[in-house]
This record gives sequence, C-alpha cells and structure tokens, in this order.
Amino acid sequence: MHFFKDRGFAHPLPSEVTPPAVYAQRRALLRQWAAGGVGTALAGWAGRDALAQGSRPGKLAPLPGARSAVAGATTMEKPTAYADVTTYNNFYEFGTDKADPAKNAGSLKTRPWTVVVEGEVRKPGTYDIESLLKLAPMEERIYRLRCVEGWSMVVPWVGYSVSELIKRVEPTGNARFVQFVTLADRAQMPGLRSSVLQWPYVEGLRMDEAMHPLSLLSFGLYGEVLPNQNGAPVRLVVPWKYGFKSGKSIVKIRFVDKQPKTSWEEAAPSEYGFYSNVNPGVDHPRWSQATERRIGEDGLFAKKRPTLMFNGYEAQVGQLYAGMDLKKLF
Ligand SMILES: Nc1nc2c(c(=O)[nH]1)N[C@H]1C(S)=C(S)[C@@H](COP(=O)(O)O)O[C@H]1N2
Ligand SMILES: [Mo]
Repeated sequence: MHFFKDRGFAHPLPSEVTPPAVYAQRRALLRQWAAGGVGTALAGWAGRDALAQGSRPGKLAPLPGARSAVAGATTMEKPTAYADVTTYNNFYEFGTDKADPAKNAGSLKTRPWTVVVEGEVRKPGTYDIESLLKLAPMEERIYRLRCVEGWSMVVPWVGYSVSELIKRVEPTGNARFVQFVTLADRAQMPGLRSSVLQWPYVEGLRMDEAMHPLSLLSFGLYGEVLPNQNGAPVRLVVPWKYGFKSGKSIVKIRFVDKQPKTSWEEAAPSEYGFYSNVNPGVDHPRWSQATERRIGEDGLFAKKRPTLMFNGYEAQVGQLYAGMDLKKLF
C-alpha cells in the first residue's frame, strides 16, 4: 500500500487547479490503489509505469484513469511523445496547418461547457461538462490513431465508452444513427473564416458503432485533461476509423433515424465516405492507404509501417461490417 502511494502519487495534489469532480475521482482512484485493485492490474506493465503511476506532463489538471478492461483498449505500442501529440494536430477551426491548433486554440473557452443530447431519445437534456466528467469511471485507453492523410500516433486517452452516455439517455427504436456536432464560434475559432469545410464540423456513427465499447468519449490524454488543440473539453475517439471521424470539442449529440451528413462527406463525397474505416486495401482516390508514417519516427531511415485492417481492431469490430462491401461503403 505504502509502496504504491509513494511511487504513484508522491507529487502534491494540485486540488486548486482541479475541477471538483476530477478531484473526487482522483480520491476514489487513490483509495482503489490503496486497496490493491489498480495495483494488481498494473503489475507487470513495466513499460507503462511512468505513464500509469503519475509521472505526467504536468501541464494541465490531472485526470487519471484506471487501465481499461475493454478488449483491445490497450495497445502495447509505445505512446507517441506528449509534445508530438499536442503540437501536430488537425483541428481546422484553428487553422489548417498542423502547427496551427497548438498556436491558436488558446482562445477556446472550455468552461462553462454543455453538451446537448437530443432527437430519438427518451431522456433528452443538456449535460454540463462537470456532470459528464462524473457520469462513469474514467479509464485509460492506449489507442492507435490513423489519420486519413497517412500518418499515425499512439495516444493514451482518458475517458469512458460513449455507450455509458447512450444507455443513460435511452434511445428510442427509431435511433439508428448518432450525429456529433462540434463547436463553431467565430469569436473563438479563427479557422471558421475559411470555407475549407462547412461549419460546424459534424460527424456521425451508426448506432451499433457508437455503442461499441471501443468508441470513446474522451476528456483527457496522458493522465491530464485534454489540451484545447486535442479537442477539449470533450471529444470522440473511434480508433478503427480514420481520425476525422473523431470530432473534437463536442457540443451536441443527436440521435436520428437516417444516416446523417458529415462535414468531410459534404466537402468531397468521392474521397471521404460515411464509414471511413481504416482499410489498407481501399485506397484514397489520390493516394495509397497501405502504409503509414508514425509521428516521432520520421528520421531519415524511418520505415513506414503497414496500415492494419480496421487499424488493428479487426478482432473487436470486424463483425459490425459482416457482409458489407467495404470498397463501396468506404
Ligand atoms: N472539430 C474538429 N474535430 C476534428 C478535426 C477538425 O478539424 N475539427 N480533425 C479531425 C482529424 S482529420 C484528425 S486526424 C483528428 C486529430 O486528432 P488529434 O489532433 O488529437 O491527434 O481530429 C479530428 N477531429
Ligand atoms: Mo485526419
């Protein structure tokens, strides 16, 4: 007990900068550690010790998550450096250059923040971010993220399955798809002046995809709350789909009966389909999707990595697409 406490949380608790919900969760996690629950799960996970036991970047408020029990939720691949995860971004609302979001997203106001849940649900409503943080236990999940542009990262996210929220709002029999709407505020987002995409940035999933335990509602990464450029205060992460399906800074979740429009589909329907499952066998019309460049491995002699079917999550999600022509429904 003493051992874990010393190794894991020797640093002071920055309760001043920590939202109360997060603080309470952290206390709960400490108690779990003391009881041995989390400690046992982490034993033998040497490569992840620094990450799991509290040596965090120390940039933002802590948001710990217990190691997820969801199948496939923890890749053993080395996480991409925090500096890369937070400075090489796609978040067009803050500019189209990879460095723009880190430079410009300081203007994003993440409090107060609400997420509206509407449409085909028995319990629609407006959720305050503080109540969302408390909705379900936080888990750490180490996912591969594959951008449609041909690069990838490994990110230790913190959050819980979107299904936790979906269960609570009780979808009706008509809810066949879920649309995720993200913030579009010209005052905070300089990128909205450009018409590269239609704003707000919208994305969508089929209901069974949204309900899959790997579909994550993420509030943090590297044991701290999300940096603005990564989609604070809450974003989606769907690890078997190209990165653009994972909408950032979500303000509305809408349950609908018809397949909803998505921003990328509207922009270029022949290039970006609704499904956008990672698939090395289905090329983008303008480039191959067979390989990828792992961010942080871009030295002179760095080899490209083969892209994996469903980004390596085929065992978990392949069944969702049984019988579908993945070339047509790309
Ligand atoms: N609102 C919004 N969400 C977004 C984007 C965006 O431009 N706006 N870009 C997407 C793309 S293309 C990718 S690859 C991922 C990148 O997430 P990351 O910057 O946290 O790695 O966010 C996705 N979510
Ligand atoms: Mo992307």
